Amino acid sequence: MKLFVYHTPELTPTDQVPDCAIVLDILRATTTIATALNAGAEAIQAFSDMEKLMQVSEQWPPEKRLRAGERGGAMVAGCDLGNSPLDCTPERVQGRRLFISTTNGTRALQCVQNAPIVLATAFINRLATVKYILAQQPETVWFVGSGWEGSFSLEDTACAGAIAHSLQEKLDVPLNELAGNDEVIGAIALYSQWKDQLLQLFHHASHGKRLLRLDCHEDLKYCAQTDILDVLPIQKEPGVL
Ligand code: 3SL
Repeated sequence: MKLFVYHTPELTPTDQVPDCAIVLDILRATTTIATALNAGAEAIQAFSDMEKLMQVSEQWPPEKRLRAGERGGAMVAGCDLGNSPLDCTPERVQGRRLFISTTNGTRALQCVQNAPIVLATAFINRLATVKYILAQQPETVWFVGSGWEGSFSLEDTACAGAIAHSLQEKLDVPLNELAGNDEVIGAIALYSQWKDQLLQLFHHASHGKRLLRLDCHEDLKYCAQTDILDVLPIQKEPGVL
């Protein structure tokens, strides 16, 4: 197995696909997607384009859909939800399809949607991801961070490091055998330094600070929890998990 970390969709190669792509948007899209599926959502349909989301979801029965839209951290007008995982309660999402478009996370999902396996992962479902990778044994695994409008995000890379670190331990192979690029080694080092203080790391992160300015303290606390959900969003068809 070879692991590769790409910090943003813009840095992700477009001329090849891995056996498995793990999309990470810890703050907050992949945390929200995992939470919604765990709460009983029928499926998640992700869009990079808000207009397309509105068109496609219009054809869905209103009582069976929820529209979640976020730009710049705030909810998009006309949607039922923004991008807070805390809004994805069973009472709200059970049995409904969540149509979601976010600034960066849904773009990251779209950039690897042709890979045979696409997973949406966050700290909350890290262990479920590790177990799945160990069972499937894909030869190439890409971690695709969502970043923020093309820039590196600490929290996405730290989560890539958390998964890579666990895979290295469980496979019991030397790091230089497992790491396909230098970014993997950097991600593991970042995670190892901050693993006991993830919430503090989020407070240092530029997007964490943006969310704190929007009063999303509880969201940060929730997203900083590790292994609380045994759920793994796996793409069933392009854009649908
Ligand atoms: O960028 C994204 O896709 C979002 O997750 C950003 S936010 O956390 O909803 O602000």
